[in-house]
Amino acid sequence: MPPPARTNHKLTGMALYVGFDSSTQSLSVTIVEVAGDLRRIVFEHTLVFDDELPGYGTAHGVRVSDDGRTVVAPPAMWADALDRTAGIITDSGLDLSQIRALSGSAQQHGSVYLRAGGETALASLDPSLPLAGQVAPLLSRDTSPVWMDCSTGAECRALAEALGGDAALARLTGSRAYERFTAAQIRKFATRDPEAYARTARIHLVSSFMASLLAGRDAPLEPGDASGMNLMDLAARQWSSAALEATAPDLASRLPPIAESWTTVGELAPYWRRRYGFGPARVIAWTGDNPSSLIGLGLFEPGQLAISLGTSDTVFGPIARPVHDPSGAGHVFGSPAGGYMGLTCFANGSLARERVRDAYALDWGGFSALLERTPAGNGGALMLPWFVPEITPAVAHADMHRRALDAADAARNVRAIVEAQAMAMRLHSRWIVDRVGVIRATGGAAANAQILQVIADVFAAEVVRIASGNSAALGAALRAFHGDRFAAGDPVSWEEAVAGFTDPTPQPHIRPAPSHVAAYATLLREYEAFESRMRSSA
Ligand code: XUL
Repeated sequence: MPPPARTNHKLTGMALYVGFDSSTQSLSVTIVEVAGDLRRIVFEHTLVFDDELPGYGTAHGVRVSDDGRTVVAPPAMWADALDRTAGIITDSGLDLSQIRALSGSAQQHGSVYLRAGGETALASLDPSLPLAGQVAPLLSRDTSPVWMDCSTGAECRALAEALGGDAALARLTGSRAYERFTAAQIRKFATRDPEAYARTARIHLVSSFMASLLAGRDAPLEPGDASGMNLMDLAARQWSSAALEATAPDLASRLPPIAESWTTVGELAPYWRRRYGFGPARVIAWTGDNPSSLIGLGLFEPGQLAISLGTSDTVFGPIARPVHDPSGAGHVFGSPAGGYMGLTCFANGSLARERVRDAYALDWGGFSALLERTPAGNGGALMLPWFVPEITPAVAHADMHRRALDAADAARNVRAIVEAQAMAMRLHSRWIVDRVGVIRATGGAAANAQILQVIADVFAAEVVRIASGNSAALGAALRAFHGDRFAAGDPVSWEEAVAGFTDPTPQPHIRPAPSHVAAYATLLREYEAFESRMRSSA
């Protein structure tokens, strides 16, 4: 059963802004109403790919190769989800003529490959036919490599070598060469399938592909998502010709331009207006899910920190200058508000928590109860939760370890994975901000107060949530509002754009318990040593 849509029908007929989030496992939409100081979310819906679109054969939204290293998803599925979600919005009872602008966010790094003529075809899609069947023939590659892919080690080494080493690449683009980043993925495609690469006229990120579908024309990239490619000169916020040349032949002509994040891509294409009855709303450039969450959580001041607990777990916050993680594990991205953000990403997020939950036949209620029953510090028991190859720290092969932890002890294993994830986040986010007073939590698992308590204790910081469960889709709706006002010549500041949407919820904040903080100060050092020992023995 799809989750029920949430609609607030008592509308005042003022401006509506639509924000999508095309994530790994689902497409969500959040619609906000803005009428002066009255600001509220009027509609939220999530379409889960595996449940609603089983014909695409994905598990958790992706297809994984037998060795677990190649991970792809079909772009036609994302288009299908957008089409169906437009229908669901139409059925919501909202007055579509009040929609002023739409924007979105998408899982980062994934790339979509279009043949020549794709842009013309996008402009003239037939509104009497579903979208997916019209998009499939435009693709020069029917699947997209996504952020979970880790099959491009050789390409990363070649790129780093061509560009003066990993440290130089990080200074230029914000990150050392990463397997999931788009440069390595494009290089792999161009070398392994040169004919299909030659047939490719345009390479989009998932974000700019989805914006192109809405606008019926090629959308630009923007610095938030383009900085996840190892191809953008971070200081100039434009393509680096050296990085492009090191990646694949004639790449410059295949990439869209990079524009400001608040750029209007165009008006909503005739397909959406005729098929669903939308008006001539503006389409604002889409960004990556993490940069979008930065806006949806209202984070603009350096020193603030957010934790997103989703398919991937991420820790991120605004930074004043593009300082780099000395360990090489983190990324500097452009912030969609201008400036920069630091981010550290963990591949073993919600699917790893689910692995432990399922191994002991628990539901989330049972998982939380066990977490509550076990002591902070777990009596010294430790886990390294690398159920799949890990991004941070870099671990090439799935490699789960226990220390002083009985595999049969469900309660301690539950606590061990949550503590491990929190300690890894703390250790690998110091370069973004060393000590933080308040952490904003988002993502599915942020609903779990017991998990947030561990995070509060490990970081010695208060943890707060915002009313919307989906900060990426909310950020997209607020970016639509900001971009619309900018285009209309009546701009609003970012603080004004998010006001009334991103304040912490009044429900009790989660405060660190002093005795737990002391326990983790010791355990953190042990975890760090265990992590580095097991990595070097791998
Ligand atoms: C960030 C990353 C993931 C994806 C997930 O670098 O790879 O957080 O954006 O959607």
